[in-house]
Amino acid sequence: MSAQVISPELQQWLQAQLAARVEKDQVLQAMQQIGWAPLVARRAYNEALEAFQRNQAGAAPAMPSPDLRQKPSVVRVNGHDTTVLLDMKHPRVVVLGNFLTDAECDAMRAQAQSRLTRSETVTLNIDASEVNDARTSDGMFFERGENELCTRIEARIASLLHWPVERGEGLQVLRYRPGAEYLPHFDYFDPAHASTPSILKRGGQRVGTLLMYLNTPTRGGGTVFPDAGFEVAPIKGNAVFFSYDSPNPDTLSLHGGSPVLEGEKWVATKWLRQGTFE
Ligand code: PD2
Ligand code: ZN
Repeated sequence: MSAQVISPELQQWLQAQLAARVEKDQVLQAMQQIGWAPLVARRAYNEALEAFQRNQAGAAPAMPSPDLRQKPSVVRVNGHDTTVLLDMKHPRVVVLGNFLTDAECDAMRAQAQSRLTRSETVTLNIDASEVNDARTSDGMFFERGENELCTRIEARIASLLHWPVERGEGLQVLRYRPGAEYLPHFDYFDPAHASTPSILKRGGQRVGTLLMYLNTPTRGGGTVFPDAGFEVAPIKGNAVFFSYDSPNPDTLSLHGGSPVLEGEKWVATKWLRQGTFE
């Protein structure tokens, strides 16, 4: 861990850069040139950006996030109470209890079941997604707003994260059987990948993920963040939100699904885009 301290002078300088609309990469580069460690520079920038946006009345938030500034234990979203179990700044991770009810989890699984097929991921050398050994689960996608349940959950996510429904992909459901896992990866599209420019035309980059647990496996199946050194327990109805403000490993958003050791694991994933995903 670095001992570098974000001084009031640095905070002031960052506010001046933000006010002058200097590009983020340029600011980070300037800080690194004068000796700031990349992770400290990024954290200082993100904190300054949050403060800058708070001071700009009515400005649209640049990143999806629950509003936890008042440190609530419970957040009421569209009439539904969810609890705050973890609020981490870097990586940006929030763990929520009871984000879905038991009945919503059961209905989601029942509606997905007959449409499950072996999952696909984007591989390195080709232009389309294909079956890949990195993910040994079965999966399906709902269209956005496909039915009442999807619409209700999508509206809850949009309200919680202050991010319009139109900036989200349809919900994905995955089922892992014992032994199945999802190797660590980033959810953003790799800027170096040949297919990324064409993927970005529809909605821009992914900037956040909300992963909802639809059951509780007996053993294993946690969601691991290897670069941050922790694992989120897969508890039915709970959810983990994480965001990544640029397609960069410094976001520490590398994450994976640990092997399921006993029982099944079901999750629903909502990916949030920078722009409108139509
Ligand atoms: O099921 C998981 O824990 C998991 C882990 C990593 C899901 C995803 N990524 C995903 O859907 O992107
Ligand atoms: Zn993922």
